[in-house]
Amino acid sequence: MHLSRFFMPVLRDTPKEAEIISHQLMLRAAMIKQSAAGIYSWLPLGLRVLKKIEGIVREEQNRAGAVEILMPTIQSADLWRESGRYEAYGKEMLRIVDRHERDILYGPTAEEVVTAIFRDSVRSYKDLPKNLYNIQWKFRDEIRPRFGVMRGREFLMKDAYSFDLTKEDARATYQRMFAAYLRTFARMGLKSVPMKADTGPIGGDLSHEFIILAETGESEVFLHKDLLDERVPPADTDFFGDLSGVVENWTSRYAATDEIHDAAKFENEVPEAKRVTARGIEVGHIFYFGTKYSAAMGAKVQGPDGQLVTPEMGSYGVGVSRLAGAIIEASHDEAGIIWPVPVAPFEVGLVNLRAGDAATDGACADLYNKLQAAGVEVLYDDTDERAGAKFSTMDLIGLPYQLIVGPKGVKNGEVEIKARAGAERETLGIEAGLNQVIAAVQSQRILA
Ligand code: P5A
Repeated sequence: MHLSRFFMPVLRDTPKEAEIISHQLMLRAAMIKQSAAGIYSWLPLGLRVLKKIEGIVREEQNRAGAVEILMPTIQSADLWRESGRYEAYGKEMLRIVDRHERDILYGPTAEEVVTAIFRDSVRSYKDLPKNLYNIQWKFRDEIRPRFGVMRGREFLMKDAYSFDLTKEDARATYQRMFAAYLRTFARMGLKSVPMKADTGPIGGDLSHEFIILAETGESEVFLHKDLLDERVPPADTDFFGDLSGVVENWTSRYAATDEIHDAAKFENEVPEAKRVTARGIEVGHIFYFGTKYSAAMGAKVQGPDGQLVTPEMGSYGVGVSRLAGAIIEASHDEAGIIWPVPVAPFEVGLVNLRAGDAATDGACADLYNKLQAAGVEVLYDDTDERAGAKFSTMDLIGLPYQLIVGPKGVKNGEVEIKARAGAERETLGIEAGLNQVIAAVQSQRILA
């Protein structure tokens, strides 16, 4: 992509309304634009990040045996009356009346919709287990939308819903999603810690929040320090085998959010030197709630003995749009964002310091073509901005590698390369610089 043809209206100044760094940087880097309170347009740079995050979530859901569907954003109130949640959900639900005076709503979650799909289409235990997910916009009329996409009113969620014949099977499914979540966040360069959590309006008695530690996190969290070094299940894990060991490793030490924190237990179980009190961002939340929805909505399958069985259910959420902010909270410096390669909007920024100069333009065109041919995603700054502005924009938008081409370098057959996460620029021969950047990008595409 040539910057001159792209749409990236970066801001020089920090917008006053943005309180936290990720929100400031997302606005300044022209990733998002606010449209109404808690409602955002995603501009090209932000959309590319959102799609990368979505892609990683999708791959790990598929690996763990979940099957993608797409449910509507608008739902019928009648379904929620069946589950008994229509009144209970309260003011966070955006309620709408259609032209026939029927009550509809913008879905804040989709337990009811998916249970109705299941109820109408699955008849036999032989069709179980099933785990259906979608990546779809949700709306919650949050009382205090803030921090940009972190607590939006409209936000993108991956939500999966599982149906199992028995409690034991449902537990195995829960463990599979637990393991998949650890991989999902690790692949984005994030260290997530599963913590026991409150179930709120979703319900059930078994639940974990996946928390990223960050100073600006909304919840206070308490955990055993060693959890920060715990191993994530590798890609070749047998997701259909026994995953109880993974869950055991991650849940045998204390970790809880302030909602359910037990100070006495924390002090008893965790030696003082290992006690971590921090703030965290909830990027995922998984629930096991048994037959809460299947029973209320009459979803049943024929069991092996011919008797009707009400399936055991769980649901599993990832805050896809929230993750864009969470990753920035975890990875930035004074100059801007530092994208981990797997979620970067482009992998390399190619900076032409003398656009219009035939030799420099030629060298850049050649590098651009070679990067493209190697399958590297490159944003080529071919504009006639001055060098200083180009450097600060590149640092602000945080592409993992920069290739800097100026007239003097070209004359000597040299380029400068810069890893955004490192400090120094390095001068190399053009071919060597190109190869080094390609190799660096390729080696960091898969982080877990
Ligand atoms: C699980 C999937 C649920 O809704 N039903 C379907 C269950 N869980 S949840 O915890 O309420 O939400 C799942 C994740 O969505 C993100 N999230 C938000 N992101 C941005 N803005 C919001 N207002 C918002 N609310 C929830 C969180 O990452 C949460 O873990």
